[in-house]
Formats: sequence, C-alpha cells, structure tokens
Amino acid sequence: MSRRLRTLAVPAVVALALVACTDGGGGPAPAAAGAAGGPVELAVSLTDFALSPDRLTAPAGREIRIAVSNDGQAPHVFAVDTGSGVLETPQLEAGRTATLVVPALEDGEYRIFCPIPGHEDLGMVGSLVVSTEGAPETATTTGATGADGMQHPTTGAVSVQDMLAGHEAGVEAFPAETEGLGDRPLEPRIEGGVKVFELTAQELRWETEPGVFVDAMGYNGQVPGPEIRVHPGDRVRIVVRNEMRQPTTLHLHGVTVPNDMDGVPYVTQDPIMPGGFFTYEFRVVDPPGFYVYHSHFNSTEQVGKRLYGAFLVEPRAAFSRLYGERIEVETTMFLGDGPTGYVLNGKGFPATQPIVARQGDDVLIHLANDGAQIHPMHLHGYHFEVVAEDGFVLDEPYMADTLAVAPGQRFDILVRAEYPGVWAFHCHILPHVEGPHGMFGMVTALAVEER
Ligand SMILES: [Cu+2]
Repeated sequence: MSRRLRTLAVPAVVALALVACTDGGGGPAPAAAGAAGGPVELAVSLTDFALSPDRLTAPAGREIRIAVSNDGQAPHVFAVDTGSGVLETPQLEAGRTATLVVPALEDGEYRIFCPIPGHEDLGMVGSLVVSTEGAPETATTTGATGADGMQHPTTGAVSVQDMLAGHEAGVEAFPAETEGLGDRPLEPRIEGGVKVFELTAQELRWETEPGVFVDAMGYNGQVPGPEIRVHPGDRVRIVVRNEMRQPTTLHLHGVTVPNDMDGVPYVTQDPIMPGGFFTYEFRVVDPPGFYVYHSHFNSTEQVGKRLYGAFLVEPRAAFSRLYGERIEVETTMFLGDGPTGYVLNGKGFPATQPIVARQGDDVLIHLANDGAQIHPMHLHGYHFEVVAEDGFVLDEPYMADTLAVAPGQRFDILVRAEYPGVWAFHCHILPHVEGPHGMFGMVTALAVEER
C-alpha cells in the first residue's frame, strides 16, 4: 500500500481564487431598479458548470434580489456566502427559476457558488462585489497577476499551476477523514427466535468531503444506513422509528415479503408519521444475495438524501461458498448522486474509502445504485468478474472492467487482487469525477498491498 494511503494527511484546501475583473463581465447596473434604499435587482444564469455572469456588483446597504435561472441540464443551487452565513436557493432542476433575497451587505467581495459538491470545482463560482454607492470600486482582487502586471482571471480559465496544485492536493489528502461513516454492521437482538433490527430515520448534517456538509437523511446516524445481515430462513423484524420532520416508510428492495410489509404508502400501509414507528416482519425466503432497504415516501428527496442501506442475505457458509472462491475482502458500495453530490457510500473523493486488499486476495464488492443517474463503474488495472445481478447468482458470470449500474440495480463483482498498487476505481461519466481542480465525487481506489 502506498505511503499516501497509509498517511491520513490533513487535506490541503484547494484554494479557489476569486477574481474581480476591472472591466465587463459584471451584472446589471446596480442602481437600475428601485429608489435609493430600495432593493436592487440582479440576475444570474446557472449552466453546466458556470455562473453567468460570474461577477455581480451591488451597492452597499441595499437589499439585493437575485433572479436565478438554471439554464443547464443538471440540477443546481445558487448560493451567496455573506460571511456570517450562506444563503441559498432551493435546488433548481433544469429550466427552473428562483429569486434569492440577500439582506443589505457591507462593502466587500462575497463568494457566489453552487454548493452541490463538485460543482464549484467545475467552475460554478464567482463573486458578488458590494461597494458603497457612488464611491469608486474598492473591491480587492485576488486573481493571479501576470507578467504584464494585469489581473488575470483564475476561474473559468484555471491556470496550469492551479490545476496541478488541485489535482495533487486531492490525491495527497486521500483518504481524507470526515465526520461519520455509513454502512456499519447492525447487530440484531434475538427475541423468541426472531432477529430484531432497529432503524431510526433522521435528518442529518453529513460531511461528504472535508469541510463540506450537506443536508442528508440517514438511519441510526449513518449514511448509508447500517448494514443488515440475515440468513435464508431467518425470521426478521425491522422496527423503523421516524425522527424526521416528514413521514417515511421502509421498502425492502428485491426482497420477497408479504404484501402488507412492502412499505408503499397508502397502498400497503399508512406512512410512518414524525415520532411514530412501524414494524416490518417477515421470513427470509430469498436466496442468498445482496438486497437493499430504502425509504418509499417522498423518495426523490428521501432516497436522494441517502435514506437507504444494505440488506444482505448471507449464505450459511458465507459468500465464499456461494461464489466458489475464498473471499478475503468484502465490501458494499452505494452509488449516489443528486442534491447532495456525487458520492460512494455517502462520501465524495478524497473522503471516499479505499478498498484495501493484499496481493492474491479475492475481493467481493456489492455494488448498488440508489441515485437517479446511471453510473458506469470502471476499475483500473484489472478485469473483474460479474457474479450476481439483483441478488441472483449468474449461471454464466462474465468479465468486465466497466459496469453500468442503473438506479435500483445491484451487482456483485469479484476481483482477484493480483497486481500490487493503488488502482483507481471510479464512475466513468467524467463530470461525476474530475474537473480542472482534480478529482472529486465518485472516485476511490483498490489498494493492493504486495505480499
Ligand atoms: Cu456517475
């Protein structure tokens, strides 16, 4: 394993220098609307992945109303860092608009950006320059000064130096430490021969990468929720408590359950109200394999904010027997996207967890996509064997190095870790993984230690 992986370095902050050009590129004339003291109206367009304009100007001491339109394809959020807090629009799907009202600000340069993880690195950042009305503009510039002594932009046209620094800093920081880790094993309590699991749905502030906290949803304080393991034939009870401010339900995805345990609101049960609970009980009749549990209420938001976890029906003799291989390393990887960014198990690079093996180990990876987009996962240096799909062991496993995982799909893949080194494992839709400032989002590594 590399020194870089052994050392949990404090992540270097990739500094994004903000630029105030001295000409053009500004927003509408600040005093165009409203009488002195009234609100100032500005407009900004969000695209994939830029702010236009990336520099807004406004007078000090006046309320600022910013008309925001998402003219890109991806969902975006527009935010202003006022220094004492971040004001932001709701998430805007493509084509949607919103108005962000910013209370009067003092003279200064304030960061404007899209807070969806990764989007700022891709270029969705700029500045709101507030200066005393009528006074000459005094905003300081922090852009690079070129040989000609002029200020040059460093956003939109990232300097080679900044590109190199950003790429290196991310790799040096990997795997970066963040608060919280999901997919931890959940031990059942045994009551009269029944395996009882307790899940509590909660709204959380979740650190996806160092210093980036998003509004997430999880079970038992984890994103993804804890891992449940059962055996074929087990009687299982899952008590779901709702500590969120909105109702929820639990659906066992791919698992054969009695109809009234299916978790679909108003079809098979009443929603679990805030403060309430529901008991799901069933016998495991499915073959061993990888299944998922997730919310089935307001699921664009709830599953989008990661209200899901792994449900593994484990063979009595462990997965080694199932796949005819001894398995030394077993891991689950949930692919996520949407309002809380591109993530693997709730974390974006460099805070993703590497898969660590020793040379010769057989590595079993349970892959699930509970996002809203397809993610072709690509492993460097290896071919892997696709051994199961949607919980079913394939009669004819096949080799691949890139596997498209659609929302709702699960795969089990086996890697024989023959080659030592740190091998990138990432989504191959490149806007999900790398920008001018380096890697982010759905990137991790298979780290194989030499024997
Ligand atoms: Cu992707």
